[in-house]
Amino acid sequence: MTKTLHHRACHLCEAICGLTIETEDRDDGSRQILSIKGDALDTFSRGHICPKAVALQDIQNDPDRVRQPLRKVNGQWQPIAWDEAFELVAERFSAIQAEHGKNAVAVYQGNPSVHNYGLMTHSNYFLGQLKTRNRFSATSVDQLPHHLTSYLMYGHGLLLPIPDIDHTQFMLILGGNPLASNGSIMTVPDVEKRLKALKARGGKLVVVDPRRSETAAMADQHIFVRPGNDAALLLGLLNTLFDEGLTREGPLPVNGLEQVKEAVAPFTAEVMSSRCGVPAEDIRQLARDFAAAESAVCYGRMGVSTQAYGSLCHWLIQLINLVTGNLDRVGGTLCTSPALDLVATTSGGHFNVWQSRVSGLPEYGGELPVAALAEEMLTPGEGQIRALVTVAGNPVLSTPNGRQLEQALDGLDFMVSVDLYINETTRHADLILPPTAPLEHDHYDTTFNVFAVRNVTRFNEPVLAKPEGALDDWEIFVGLAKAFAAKNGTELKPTMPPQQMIDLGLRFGPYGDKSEHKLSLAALRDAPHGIDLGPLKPNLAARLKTESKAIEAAPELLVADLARFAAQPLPAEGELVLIGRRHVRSNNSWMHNYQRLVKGKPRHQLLMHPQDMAGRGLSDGQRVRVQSRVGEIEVEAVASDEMMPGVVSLPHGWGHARPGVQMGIASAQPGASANDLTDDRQLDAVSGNAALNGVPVRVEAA
Ligand SMILES: Nc1nc2c(c(=O)[nH]1)N[C@H]1C(S)=C(S)[C@@H](COP(=O)(O)OP(=O)(O)OC[C@H]3O[C@@H](n4cnc5c(=O)[nH]c(N)nc54)[C@H](O)[C@@H]3O)O[C@H]1N2
Ligand SMILES: Nc1nc2c(c(=O)[nH]1)N[C@H]1C(S)=C(S)[C@@H](COP(=O)(O)OP(=O)(O)OC[C@H]3O[C@@H](n4cnc5c(=O)[nH]c(N)nc54)[C@H](O)[C@@H]3O)O[C@H]1N2
Ligand code: SF4
Ligand SMILES: [Mo]
Repeated sequence: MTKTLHHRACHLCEAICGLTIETEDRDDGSRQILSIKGDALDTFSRGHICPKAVALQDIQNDPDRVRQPLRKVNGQWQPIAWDEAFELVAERFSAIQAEHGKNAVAVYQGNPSVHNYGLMTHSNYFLGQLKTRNRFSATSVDQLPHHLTSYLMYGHGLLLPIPDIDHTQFMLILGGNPLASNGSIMTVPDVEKRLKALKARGGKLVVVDPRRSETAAMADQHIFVRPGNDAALLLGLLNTLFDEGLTREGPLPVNGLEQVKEAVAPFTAEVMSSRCGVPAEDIRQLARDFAAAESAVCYGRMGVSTQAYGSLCHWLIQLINLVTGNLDRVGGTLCTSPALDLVATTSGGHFNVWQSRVSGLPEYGGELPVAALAEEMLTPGEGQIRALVTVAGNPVLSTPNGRQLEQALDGLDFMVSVDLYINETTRHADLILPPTAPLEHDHYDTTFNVFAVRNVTRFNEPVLAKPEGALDDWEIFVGLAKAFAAKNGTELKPTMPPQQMIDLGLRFGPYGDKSEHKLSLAALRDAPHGIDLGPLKPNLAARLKTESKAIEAAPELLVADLARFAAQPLPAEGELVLIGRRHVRSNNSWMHNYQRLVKGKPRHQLLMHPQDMAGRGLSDGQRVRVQSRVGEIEVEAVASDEMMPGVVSLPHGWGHARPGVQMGIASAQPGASANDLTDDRQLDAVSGNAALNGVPVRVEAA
């Protein structure tokens, strides 16, 4: 029995922690995982690990995980051979497109796609051939406002300035809870230690959140904000910076700053105070503190993306960093310079070149807002969606008005899911194509190296052998692509394995053959703990992809949104609004089938301020009915003074009690789905991103 130590990045969240996994080869030829620990030799994560990574072995061993292609026949799942399955997809999609047009087939790509490099390199090999405009992904229930803002201001949707957390003296966080999420659009393993270091060097942490989150609890200052009204606070801050002469000129080329100054002039801290619920003097003082800091960074995430003014918020955040001289500055925000530079090798993107059929929502980078997915299926007419492929996603639990989507899925002519489980979404499919489990394939991070707070890179070999007959995600897409091309008589361009693409990208990239680093796949193979390529450095001026080669501070679209914001009525007195939250032992909709993670007290209750409970005659721990415009759920309500009065909090990704779901542990502790309440019509009007936070709800005894 041989024991082996493997080094491997964890792919489960954006923190990409290094792991050390010990395995044992048994006499029967099998390889068992003995332990999963943090890799102390990983210079980036320095041994950090969270409970989810330990559950990687549970994913591997879960009897509920789908291990062979399944076809639904008369409501029963039956095994089907890979070739037959590919042929079936090719035949059904081709027939549906021949009869109803290309757009009759839709695509949803879920979050784990970006954590799986084979999906990044090869899903489009097949999906691109569909030539459908009905493409959707998790982007529009998440970070679309970030991309759109960068596209409009810097000319490329991936030119995302990242907080220089290790060097800043002042960090202002809005709508992010990195202590639970481990950071997002800020790849930062071991974030708690880094925030403690910021405080230890005399820096200040300020958190703006309608809940005293884990991160808010460790901050020097926590500011409660009325959900969906951060734009008021941000406008008050920016206005104060101009008004009190607190701006600082920097070396970056900028167009439109005068226009910005004029546009925000009416939005004084005094006028904005009642909107956001923050006293005017506190807004002004925060602006002064931010401007006075030796270096400062304003960072916003989910809470300010998935709300009605998501794009406005992210624009204002960029502007606050810009006018205080903290954009593209050490200790401020900096753009990562990754080994595979997606900014250099791709075009900036496009926006609103076409619109969704029913509601006229804008595309971004070829994708439409996923809030429109159900209506595109349910509304008859030319271009109606009749077939769907989902990839690593569970939109029934992840996108607004999940019940409506569920109904829509039932009406499809054909659905195929590339996924590891029969869950709330894939149970509607006709065909499930399961890839290898995470540890059975190699790993490179094409996405999160691009958002990292240091320039880092690593490649890892599979830990476990690929089971006989199993296919990696990328191989499934090659199979689908070949079958579809053959069916349609189209010529398919040759492809190469993901590894080879990474090798080429590394060698021709900024740290490749022509640099001192000489990065290649072979070099990365020799460095399983990862390679540190140094701290982030100012580089934005040279990378701008705007036509003017300057920062566009006043994009028309965003300036115009100020009028929509100004016209919005104040929230009604006594109204409750719903927001979301995350827990370190849970991962979106899909890691609830592992005892190790779900054991202990439930973590999916509704948090509610004691005052709001008393006002409704509710008591702590009581079951309540929560209703919104689109639906209702029942959950246990817990009194919590973490909450701002008038605000209730419920995590998403639960609600596993649906017929046909084959996840035993998750079904035993199902919780309720927050997205049975969120509203498919409540959007950030600029980008079409779902406004999952700030949903008006009523709460009463169940
Ligand atoms: N109300 C509310 N809703 C939200 C959010 C919120 O904060 N509040 N957050 C939103 C955000 S930020 C996101 S990113 C979305 C996420 O929502 P989705 O895009 O739906 O992603 P997941 O919930 O992570 O779904 C994961 C699915 O991928 C499968 N899977 C896991 N790994 C792999 C793999 O390697 N290959 C394949 N083929 N399948 C795999 C799992 O089995 C599971 O079915 O949810 C959004 N929804
Ligand atoms: N453990 C764990 N880690 C994860 C995930 C997970 O599901 N579990 N998901 C991963 C994914 S896909 C993502 S995108 C990231 C997200 O990472 P984060 O952006 O850090 O997301 P959350 O932890 O949901 O934190 C959002 C915060 O916004 C607050 N909030 C809600 N509404 C508002 C508002 O209107 N204004 C303000 N200012 N705040 C508001 C909430 O109270 C919450 O504290 O996490 C990733 N990491
Ligand atoms: S924080 Fe946890 S889930 Fe995220 S990468 Fe690190 S170990 Fe994995
Ligand atoms: Mo996300």
